[in-house]
Amino acid sequence: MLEKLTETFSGIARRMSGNSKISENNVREAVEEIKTALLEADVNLRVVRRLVNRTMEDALGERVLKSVNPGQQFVKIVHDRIAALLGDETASLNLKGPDTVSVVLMAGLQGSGKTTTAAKLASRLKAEGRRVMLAAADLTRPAAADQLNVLADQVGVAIYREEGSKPEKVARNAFKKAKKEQYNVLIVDTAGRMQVDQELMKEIGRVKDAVSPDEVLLVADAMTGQNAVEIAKSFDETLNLTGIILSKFDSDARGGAALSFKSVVGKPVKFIGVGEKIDQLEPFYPDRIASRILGMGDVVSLVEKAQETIDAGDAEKLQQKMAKATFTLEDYLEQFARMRKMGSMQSIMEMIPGMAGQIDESKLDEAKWKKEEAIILSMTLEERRNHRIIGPPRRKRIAAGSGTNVAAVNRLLKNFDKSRNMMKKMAKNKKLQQQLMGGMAGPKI
Ligand SMILES: Nc1nc2c(ncn2[C@@H]2O[C@H](COP(=O)(O)OP(=O)(O)O)[C@@H](O)[C@H]2O)c(=O)[nH]1
Ligand SMILES: [Mg+2]
Repeated sequence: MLEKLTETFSGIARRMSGNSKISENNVREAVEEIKTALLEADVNLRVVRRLVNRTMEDALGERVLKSVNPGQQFVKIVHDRIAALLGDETASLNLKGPDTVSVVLMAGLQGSGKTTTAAKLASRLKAEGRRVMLAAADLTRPAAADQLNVLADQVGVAIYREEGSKPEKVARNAFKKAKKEQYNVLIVDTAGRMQVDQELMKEIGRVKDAVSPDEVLLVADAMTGQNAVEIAKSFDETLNLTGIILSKFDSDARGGAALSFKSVVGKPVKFIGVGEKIDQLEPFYPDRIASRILGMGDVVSLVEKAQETIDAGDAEKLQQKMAKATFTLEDYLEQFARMRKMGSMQSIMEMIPGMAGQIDESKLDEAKWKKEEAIILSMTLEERRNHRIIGPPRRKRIAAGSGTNVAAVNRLLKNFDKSRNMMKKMAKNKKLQQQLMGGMAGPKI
């Protein structure tokens, strides 16, 4: 899936995110490569232009070039742009409640995967606890209903068929039966043609009128690239689609269709078919696909979290405090709150200039940190700002207040002194710092 885009994009992502400084030129170069890759992947030209322009605008802003880690910020911008292109969020099916029959109409060209996908959907909805019936409204050849029959048996759902009938009649009667027998969902499989033609549109239009579907889904073959997008446009004009299912995504090395639908047709991709088997249908997650293209797993969410918790200005302030050893227990306490937001202690430590690579995660013990936090919280503001004033009586009071003991308070104060000195040394060592800054902010990719 999407191998080509992934290859280029992950290369750019790796290169850019490794840079602790990027220039306008770096950005321009990377964006140019992105543009070429998208065009090669058969993404709609208009879509490419829009993506490229917006990415440039975002990436050349102050926030990126001056951020803690501009390379990773850039990658995140590209990621977000692609995710937006794919559709902002995962679109699910809009079906009615369990007390009435919801209707899903499958449309598409011949061989696009309608019948297979109808069965896949039936299987999914059945697993969600719905009573599903399939309707065989493809009457172009008898084998079509047989194919659906085999699949229905395999999935274990009901099927409605009529020999020598008309598609709209089959659909109408299936709906009646579904209602009478209290099914929740009726999935109507229809006929396709080799190409979009008036007759096909009229036929499926009549089926639509007969059953007023809740979902009109176009099954589009991802392998046909831009063609799939044009086909979707025609179908949408006649049928007003509610969504698209991109079949054969497993065989789609380019990805042009996936990236163009939302912008060109304005309808979301709701599912992707990733194989011939019944269970090979997945919800379409724009976010995950974008990450997959950029080949970067969790980096995006990490950068997102990091953005929330610390910005470049904060990091600098912190660094100055460390250098002057004016870093107090109050600052220390602030780090706890940040850490909690970040989730991982290791990652926040790595974001503090001079701390990257210095912390051994095995030594970071959540329970111990909670205890330390409790101790600091039991101190007065004055004590937090100047821990030197904390003599034995105060230690006793703090121990009692935090539900710990004097030994724990002593240990914390001693350790704090020690790490402050270490920070001071590190902050003064410019060379070491530069080395460390390079590896800042999250995992290396
Ligand atoms: N690899 C792959 N093959 C698929 C997928 N969906 C459908 N197919 C295959 O595409 C062919 C046509 O499917 P079919 O459902 O009969 O298409 P229809 O003519 O639109 O009803 C069959 O051989 C399916 O097994 C998919 O997601 N991945
Ligand atoms: Mg079929």
